Amino acid sequence: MSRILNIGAAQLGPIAKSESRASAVARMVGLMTEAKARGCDLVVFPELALTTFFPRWYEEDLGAVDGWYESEMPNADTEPLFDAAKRLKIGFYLGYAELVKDGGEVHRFNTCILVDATGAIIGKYRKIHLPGHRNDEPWRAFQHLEKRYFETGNLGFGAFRGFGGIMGMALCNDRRWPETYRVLALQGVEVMMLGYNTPMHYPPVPQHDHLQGFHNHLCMQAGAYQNGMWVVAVAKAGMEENCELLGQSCIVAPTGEIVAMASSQGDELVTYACDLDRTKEIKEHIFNFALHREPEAYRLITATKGPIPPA
Ligand code: CDT
Repeated sequence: MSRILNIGAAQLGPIAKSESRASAVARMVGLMTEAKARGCDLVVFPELALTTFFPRWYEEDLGAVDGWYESEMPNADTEPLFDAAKRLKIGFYLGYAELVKDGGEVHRFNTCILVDATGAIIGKYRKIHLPGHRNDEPWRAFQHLEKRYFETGNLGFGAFRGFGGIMGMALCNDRRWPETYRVLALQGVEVMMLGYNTPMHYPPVPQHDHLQGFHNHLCMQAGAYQNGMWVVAVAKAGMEENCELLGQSCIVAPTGEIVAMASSQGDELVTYACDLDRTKEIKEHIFNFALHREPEAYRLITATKGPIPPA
């Protein structure tokens, strides 16, 4: 028996600061059209896929960045993506900056949604692991101000039934944390979708710059295998406003093998027929959680944030 879900990893090349959302959306509709022609049921787009990666610039006044966020979804700029989903009968994952007005309060999140083949939003995730820093650090070649411009996501790591399986979402830095995969896997997630913007240069530890591609795949291949899930990871890649972003968008099988990978730094679709039942090869054997996990021994994981070394 098999449950095949044909998934497209729809990598985007750079989005210039001056590029409109309408232009980015037109590029994505082009990739959805290609995905349909190649038999896809679902396409995954990057993190913050509608605009340039704006946390690389410091603004003193938070209100000055509000133009980068969406306060409605869909809206006039993103409606063509939802229309394409309905017309082509193909679902999508989309990352964007979300602005929520709640009474007098304003909340800003780094968000992604899962849209089904009828154009309905069936899942939402707000990024939990926010990397970078809060204040201006002019010594850096560029800023990474996610801690300034976003609040920690308040929806948890959710699991959503759709596309004939159980789907989970995460965003960029989340892929480096084993807890992300495990919390999703404990809800039966079979496919984790993740968009990313990963600069090739890491200002605090530049001696690791040449390892960006290695670390990208290292954590996702381990996460897929140790949790018996497909991982579909999609970059915004290439030279974006003088900041080079990693490509290597890929689809990882539950065995940890990379089965499809982008080879360019631009808009590129890679696809794979993911058999959701292959998750059982792992989940019913080597990582049979119900049989082999020992949660009592893992209490520290939720009891403490930082390490507690012995006295
Ligand atoms: N967008 C995002 O989360 N990027 C981070 C960059 C490294 S931390 C500054 C990442 O984990 O890829």
